[in-house]
Amino acid sequence: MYTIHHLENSRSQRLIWLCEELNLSYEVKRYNRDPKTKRASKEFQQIHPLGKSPVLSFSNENGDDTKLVESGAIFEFLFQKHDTDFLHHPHPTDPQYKDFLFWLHFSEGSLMGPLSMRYMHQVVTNKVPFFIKPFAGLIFTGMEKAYLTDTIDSMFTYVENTLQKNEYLLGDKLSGADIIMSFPLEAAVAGRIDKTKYPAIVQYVKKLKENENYKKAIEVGGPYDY
Ligand SMILES: N[C@@H](CCC(=O)N[C@@H](CS)C(=O)NCC(=O)O)C(=O)O
Repeated sequence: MYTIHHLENSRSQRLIWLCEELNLSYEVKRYNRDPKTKRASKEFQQIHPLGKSPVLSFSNENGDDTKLVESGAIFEFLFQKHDTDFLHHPHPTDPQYKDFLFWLHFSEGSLMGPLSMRYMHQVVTNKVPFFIKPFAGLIFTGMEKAYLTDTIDSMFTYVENTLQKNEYLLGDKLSGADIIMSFPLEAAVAGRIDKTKYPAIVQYVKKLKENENYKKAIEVGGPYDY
């Protein structure tokens, strides 16, 4: 039995979806964000020293309480342990396995960083005193121009080109690669990417949201916003 420590409006939502797809026995403990700072609550921060969502807790082979963090690590752990018929990820000898690994790492390792920087732009600019706002704005506009715009654009173009060719990231069927990528793509489509430039991504996100296990995960995890 797994426990997913789930912070509201966070990337732990996709872990609930994965547990549904793998038909695992799990429970969800829900935690709120601080209404002012939007950071994880004190209660959540006490679960694991890193204080980040998701946290997966379970008893290991020796019966000891164990906690695992980092979405990609949790996903890989669950696939290896439970997807033994390789229904949701390719077998290591399958040529698609390298693509699966790529998406698993690309999601958090490359894509989320620049997206989070852009999100911090909004948060910080809203928070600073009014007389600092123009300077904060200038700094972030500079970052946009010097790094974020073309970095994010090249990543989204890469995803768009993949989805122009295939219905899902690994071909014609949903896999764990789609579940791990769902969070940054959903967040971007709900946010400020230019949707006219990425029609396949927009369609794909719409399709993911119609998946029955995705919907079930939303029921279990609670309302979800970005
Ligand atoms: N790369 C980590 C990122 C974890 C992370 O930043 N989680 C966010 C939720 S979307 C969080 O816990 N934020 C609360 C906070 O920073 O206080 C993962 O995928 O597990």
